[in-house]
Amino acid sequence: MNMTTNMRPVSSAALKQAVEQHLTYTLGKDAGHASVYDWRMALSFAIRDCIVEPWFRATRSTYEGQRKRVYYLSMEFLIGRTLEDAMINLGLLEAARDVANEVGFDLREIIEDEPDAALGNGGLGRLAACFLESMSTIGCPAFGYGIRYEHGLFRQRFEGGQQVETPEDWLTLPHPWEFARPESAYEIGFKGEAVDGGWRPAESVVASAYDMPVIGWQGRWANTLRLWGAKPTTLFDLERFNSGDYAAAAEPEALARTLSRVLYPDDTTYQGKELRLKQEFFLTSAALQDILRRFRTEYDDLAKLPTKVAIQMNDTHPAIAGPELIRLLTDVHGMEWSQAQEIARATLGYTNHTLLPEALERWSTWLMGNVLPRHMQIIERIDDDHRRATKRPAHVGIVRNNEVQMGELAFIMSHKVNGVSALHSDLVKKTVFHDLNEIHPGRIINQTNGVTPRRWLKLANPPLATLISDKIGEGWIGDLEQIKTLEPFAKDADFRRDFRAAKRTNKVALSNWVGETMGVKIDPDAMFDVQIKRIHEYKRQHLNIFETIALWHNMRENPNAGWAPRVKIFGGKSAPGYAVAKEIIHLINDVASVINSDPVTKDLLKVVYPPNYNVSMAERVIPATDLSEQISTAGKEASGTGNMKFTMNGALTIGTLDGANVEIREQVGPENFFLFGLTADEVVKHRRNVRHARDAIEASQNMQSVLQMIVEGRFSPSDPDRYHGLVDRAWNHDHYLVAADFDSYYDAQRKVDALYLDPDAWEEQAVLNTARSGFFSSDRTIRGYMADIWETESALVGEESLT
Ligand code: GPK
Repeated sequence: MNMTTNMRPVSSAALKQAVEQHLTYTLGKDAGHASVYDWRMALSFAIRDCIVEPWFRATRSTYEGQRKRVYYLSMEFLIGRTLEDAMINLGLLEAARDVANEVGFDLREIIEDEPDAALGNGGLGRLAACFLESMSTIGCPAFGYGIRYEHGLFRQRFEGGQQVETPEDWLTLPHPWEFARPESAYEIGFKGEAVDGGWRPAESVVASAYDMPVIGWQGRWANTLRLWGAKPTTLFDLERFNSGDYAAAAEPEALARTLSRVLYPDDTTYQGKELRLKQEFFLTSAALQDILRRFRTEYDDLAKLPTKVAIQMNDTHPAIAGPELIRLLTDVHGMEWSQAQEIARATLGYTNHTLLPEALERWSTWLMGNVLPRHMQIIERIDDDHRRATKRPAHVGIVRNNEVQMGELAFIMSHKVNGVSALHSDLVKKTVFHDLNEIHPGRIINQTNGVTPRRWLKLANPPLATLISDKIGEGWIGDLEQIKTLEPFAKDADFRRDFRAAKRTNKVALSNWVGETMGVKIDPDAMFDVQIKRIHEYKRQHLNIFETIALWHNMRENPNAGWAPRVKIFGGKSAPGYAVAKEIIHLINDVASVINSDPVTKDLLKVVYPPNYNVSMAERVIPATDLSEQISTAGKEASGTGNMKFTMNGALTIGTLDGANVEIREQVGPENFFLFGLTADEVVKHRRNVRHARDAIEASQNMQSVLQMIVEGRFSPSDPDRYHGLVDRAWNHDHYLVAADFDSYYDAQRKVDALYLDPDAWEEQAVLNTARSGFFSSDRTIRGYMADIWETESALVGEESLT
C-alpha cells in the first residue's frame, strides 16, 4: 500500500524499514524478542520522523514570513494518546496496519499500549488539546505552553463502590513524543523582596523546556506544545552544605521537585494553596521569558509586541501574565510604565470558562505579597490606575477584601475577554463582570467552543467516518461544514440502515469491552444512555441516577408496559476532596449492583460505571452512544464539549437549555433534541422560594418513591443509613434544583423511549444530528479567535486546497 503524506509518499515497505531501524538502533532490540511496547516505541519514532519535516517547514515559514504567533497559556492539556492521531493526520494508518500485521502484531494492540497523557482535569484541558490540533490544521502559527507534570490526573478505582485514587505515572516509561530542550531554560524566582523598581527573589528554580510537535490534518502544518519541567538552580547550597545544614542545603532541589510534580485534581474549584500559585507563576514566567526572547531575536522594538504576538490566557490560571509582562517590560527591559501597561493589554486575551463562585480564583494579598512581592506592587498600581481612569469606587477593583481577584485582574489586563458559548458569554456580561462590562463595553465577546473532528469522528468512529466519506467524499474532515451535504440522506432508507449498522458495530465493540473488563453482560440492541464527565453536583449525575431508580421501580411494577430496553452508562472522576460527589459515585455503584442482579428487569435495564474515565475511554464510548445526557442546572455549565462530540457521532441529546446545548438544539432543530427543565432565568427565580425542593417532591409520586427507597437502604442493605445525608440534602439543600426538574426529566425520558421503539424515526433524527454538527468543529472556533481576538492569519492561505 502506498500512502501519501503531504510531504512524500510513504509505502508500507518504507515504513517497515524505518520501524525496524528504530527497533534495532534506537531501542537496541532484536525483532525476535520485541514486545508490544518495543514495537510501539519503534513505530512512534518512525511516525515522529515524518512529522519533523513539516514541523521545520512551519517554523521556517513563520520566521521567513515574519508572521504573528499565537501563544496559548494553559495549566492543562488533556491530550490522551498521540500515536494514532499522528498516523491519521499523516495518512499513515493503513501503512502502519500493514507493518504491524507483518511483524505479527495487531495495530490496535500497539495503539492501546500507549498511556494517556492526562495533563488535565476535564473540559478546559481537553479544549486546549482540540485547539492545538485545530491551530495546526488551519496553519495558525502557534505555541501551546504548559507544565510537564510528572503525574497527570490520578487513576480511579472502585472499592466497595467507592472511588479510590492512585497516582498516575505516564512518564515512568520514556515518552517518545517529546524532545528535551535543556538549552531553553529560564530562571523563575519566588519570594524575597521588592526593591525599588525591581525584585530580589529569595528562592528560584529553572524551567526547562520539553517540546511536543502537534501535527495538523494532512501534515500541512505543525506547531509546538512546549511543556516546562522544573529543575533546581543549583543542586546544593554549598555554603549551607559546608556549614553542616544538610536539610537546608537540599531546599532548592526540594522546591524544584515539587513544582512540576503533580496536576491539581480539582475541576472548577480552586484550593488557594501556595504550591498552586507557584505552579501558575512558573508556567507564566517561563512562557513570557521565552516569548520575549524569541521576539527579540527577530525585532528590536518591544513596542511592536502586539503586532507579532498574541497571548491567550486559558481561564485565570495564568492571569499573573499581566503583572509579569509589565515587570519584564519595565524592570528588565526599561520600558516606561504606562506604555508597558498598554502593550501588555494589547497582547493579552482572557477566556472565562465558568461562573461558579467556588471556581473564581482569589489569592490573599498576604500570600501574593509573600510569594510574588514585586507583582503585588504592580497589581496595586494597575488597580489604582484603573480606578483613577474609570472613576470607580473601591468595590469594582482587583484588590478587594484583602484578596487579589484574578478574574478582575485578567479582565483589566486583556483587550478581549471571551465566554465559551452564547448563553455563557451573555451571563458573563450580566453577572461576574457586570460592572466591568459597563466600563469597557465591547471587550467581552463570545467564542463558542468546538472539538476536533479528526480525533472525535475520524479516529474514534471509523465505521461512521468511512460511511460518511463514501457518501460525500473526504472534504468534511478538514472542513466540517461540508457534513451538511449528508442531510438529504436522512430520508434515504438504505443510508439509515447503514448508519444504524455503523452504530451497532460500535455498540457491539463496547458491549464486548464492558463484558471483558467489568463482567457485566449488556445487550447491544438496548439503548445506550450515557453520561460521561467529571462528577459534580451542578452536572447532576444524581438526577440521572434518581430517574434510573424511578424507571426501575416502574418497570418492576409493570414489566410489560412496552419499555425501551436501556443500558445506563456512567463515567467520570470526582475531585478527591469533594465528599458529596464521592457519595453520588457510591450511590450509582450501589444502584448498579442491585439493578443488575434483578431477574425481573434483566432484559430491560442495566447500569454500568466503568472506572477511570479518560480521553481513551471517551473515544470508545461516544461512538457507541444512542442518548447523550447533558442535564446540568441551567446557567451552570459554561459550554460543554462532550455534548458536541455526541452530536457529531449521531447520538440524540436529552438536555437543559444550558451552555452550548442551546446552540446544539438550534443547529439540529428543536424537533431532534429532547429538551426539559427550567431555564437559567427560571432557576434564579425558583431559588427565591425556600421550599422549592419540598414543594416539588411533595408534588411528585416518582420523586417520593425514589427518595423513600434510598433512605430505607434498598441500595445499601448492609448499611441502611448510608444515604441519609444525601436524602436530607435532596429535601433541604437542593441548590441545583434536582427536585424541581425531576418530573420534566422523567417525562422527557419517556418520549425518548417512544422514539427508540420506532427505529426508523430515531435513525432519521440521528442522521440529522450528525449532518448538522458542522458548527461544532474547533476549526470554526479557532477561526473566530484568529479574527476577533488574535488578529492573525493562516499561513496556509493561497496554498493548494485541503482535499
Ligand atoms: C471550566 F472553570 C472551569 C474549569 O476549571 N475546568 C473546566 O473544565 C469547563 N471547565 C466548563 O465546565 C465546561 O462547561 C466547558 O465546556 C469547558 O471548561 C471548556 O470551556
